Amino acid sequence: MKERILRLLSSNPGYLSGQRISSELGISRSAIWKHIRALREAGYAIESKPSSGYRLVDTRAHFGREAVIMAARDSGMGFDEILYFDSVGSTNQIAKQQKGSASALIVADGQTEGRGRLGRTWDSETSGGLYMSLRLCPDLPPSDAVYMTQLAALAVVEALETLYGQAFRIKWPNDIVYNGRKLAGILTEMTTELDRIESLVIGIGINVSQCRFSEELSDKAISLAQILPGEEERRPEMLTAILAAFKALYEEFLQKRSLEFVREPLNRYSSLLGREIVVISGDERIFCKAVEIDGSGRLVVEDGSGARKTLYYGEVSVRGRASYGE
Ligand code: BT5
Repeated sequence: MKERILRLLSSNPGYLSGQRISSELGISRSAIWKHIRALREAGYAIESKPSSGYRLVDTRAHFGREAVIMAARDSGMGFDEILYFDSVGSTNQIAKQQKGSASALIVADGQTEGRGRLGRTWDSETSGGLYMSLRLCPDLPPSDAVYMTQLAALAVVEALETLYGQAFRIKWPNDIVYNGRKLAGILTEMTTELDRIESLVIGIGINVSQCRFSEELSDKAISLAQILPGEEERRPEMLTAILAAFKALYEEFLQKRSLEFVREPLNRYSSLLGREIVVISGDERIFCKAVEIDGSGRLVVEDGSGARKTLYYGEVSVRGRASYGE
C-alpha cells in the first residue's frame, strides 16, 4: 500500500487530498496517515497541509526500497522478489544466495564488496552509482549464459541513450564506455545443475553521481555526473529504462535462442571495431584487429596475416591508447 500511495503522490505535482487518496485506494484516512508516517521514516519528504492534503517533495532524488519497487513495476518486468539495501557486500552475492527458482531483483545504494570479473573489485561509492543484480532462472543450457552479458550491455546503452542522448559504447564483452572511459560494467555469473542453468545472475554497476575515483581509476573511469554536469540524478528512471530494455531483449532471445537479432546494434554500439587491440586470454596476448561481433555475440578478430579468430570471452585493450578503449 505504501508503494501505491507513493505512486499516487509522485504522479501528482501538487497537493493531493486525503479524501482523494482514500477513495482511489479504498483505505481510511487514518490508514493513509500511518503509511505516510512510515514513508517519512523511510526518508521521503512528504508535506502535509490540513486544508490541502499531502505532497511529495523531491520525488527523484530519493532512492530507496519503494522507489526501486515502483521503478521495477514501471518497467513491466515482473520479479518474484525485489530486495533493496542501503548498503550490502555485493548485490550479485545476495542474488546468488537466493534459493529455488524465484526470480529476483537486488538493488543497493552502496556496496562494500562490489565485484568485477576474476576476483576484481567494483568501486561502489554509497549513493554514487546504480548497483543492481537480476536473478533469472531460465530453462537454458549453461552455454547460453554468455549471451546474457551482451543483452545486458545492449539494454544499458539503449536505456542510457534514450535518457541522456549521448553516445555510449559497448567495449566487448562487458563494459560500457564513454570517450574511452569506463562508465559501467557487467558481471554475469551462474549456478548450474547438470546440463541446465539453475540460476543466472546479471550484475550491473553504473557510475552515476560519483565524481572522485581512486588514483588507479581516475583516468579510466567516468560517471554520468562528469559527462553531464548539473544533470539531475535519475536512478529510478534509469532502472526502469534498463529493465524495460532488457525485458524486451531477453524475451526475444528466449524465443530465438541466438543473438542474430541484435547483431546490428551490437556492432553499431561497439567501441572496438576496426581498431588494433590486444586480447588477453589467460597468459596469452593476442595482437589483432577487431573485425565484428558475430551472431553469437563473439568478437571476430584478424591477425597481421589476415587470419581470423573468434573469441568467446576475454580482456581487451585498445593498442596505442593511454585510455581504456573508446
Ligand atoms: C566489471 O568487471 O566491470 C563488472 C562490474 C560489475 C559490477 C556490478 S555492481 C552490481 C553487481 N554486484 C557486484 O558485486 N558486481 C556487480 P571487470 O571487467 O572485471 O572490471 C573490473 C575493473 O574495472 C576493476 O579492476 C577496475 O579496474 C575497474 N573498475 C572498478 N570499479 C570501477 C568503477 N566504479 N568505474 C569504472 N571502472 C571501475
